[in-house]
Amino acid sequence: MAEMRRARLITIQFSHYCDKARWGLKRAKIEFDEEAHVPMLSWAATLGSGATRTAPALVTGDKVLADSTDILRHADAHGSADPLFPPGNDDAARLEDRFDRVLGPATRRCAYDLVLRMPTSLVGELLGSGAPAWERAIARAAPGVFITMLRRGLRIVPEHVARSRNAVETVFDEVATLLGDDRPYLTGDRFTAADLTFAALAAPMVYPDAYANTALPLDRLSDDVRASVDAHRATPAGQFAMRLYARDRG
Ligand SMILES: N[C@@H](CCC(=O)N[C@@H](CS)C(=O)NCC(=O)O)C(=O)O
Repeated sequence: MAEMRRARLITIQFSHYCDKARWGLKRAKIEFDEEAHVPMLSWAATLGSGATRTAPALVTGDKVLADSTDILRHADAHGSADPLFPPGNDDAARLEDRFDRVLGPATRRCAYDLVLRMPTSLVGELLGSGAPAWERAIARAAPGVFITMLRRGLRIVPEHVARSRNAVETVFDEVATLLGDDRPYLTGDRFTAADLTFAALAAPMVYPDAYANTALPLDRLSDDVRASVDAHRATPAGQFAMRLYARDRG
């Protein structure tokens, strides 16, 4: 029998889409080796593996999965946990898709807006999280280049940041409304891809410990970041995301 190679998960360690994929794979007890990179320096690994530019990318024996949702579906197909997309539960896929398209880009822009204003040496350190030594050295040597490119690439300008803040608020309100009947999870009694994706993509706003482990501890970040985290943790949806990380992240 051919030897099964362990899967490779190519990440930007602190990316919330990467934590979504990591969470899904670990929950399903699928073994993998993670290869973390600095944003943009990650392109060589993702494109080089046959994926697209973005992380996460999962390289398995016979295929390359270039999207976090595909990785969750792979976890369902090959893992040993209750399905994240239970048959017949259309809401799980519908909500997962909404969080992916609306919440993820919005929380990323809001979080980067605050984080990129921190002292550049700290930004360089954050960007290098988990990456090989040579990539960390580049991020620490030239953080300003990364800051400029991230601001430009993610359109971190006041108008777009304001729009993203509104999008986060809208989705947090939608989640609070769904939870208004005291259901334990977004689609009912079971944890699904909707819950996992909401929590992971909300993580930059509420900064649970498991997410902080992929980046820098909260007490090293700026007062502005901590004030934003406190405000989001105080909301019903923020509390829900924190509960999911505490109870279901493993
Ligand atoms: N739809 C993708 C989004 C992933 C994504 O946007 N990843 C970001 C990091 S948070 C990235 O790698 N960006 C690099 C780029 O756009 O060049 C997924 O769900 O996997």
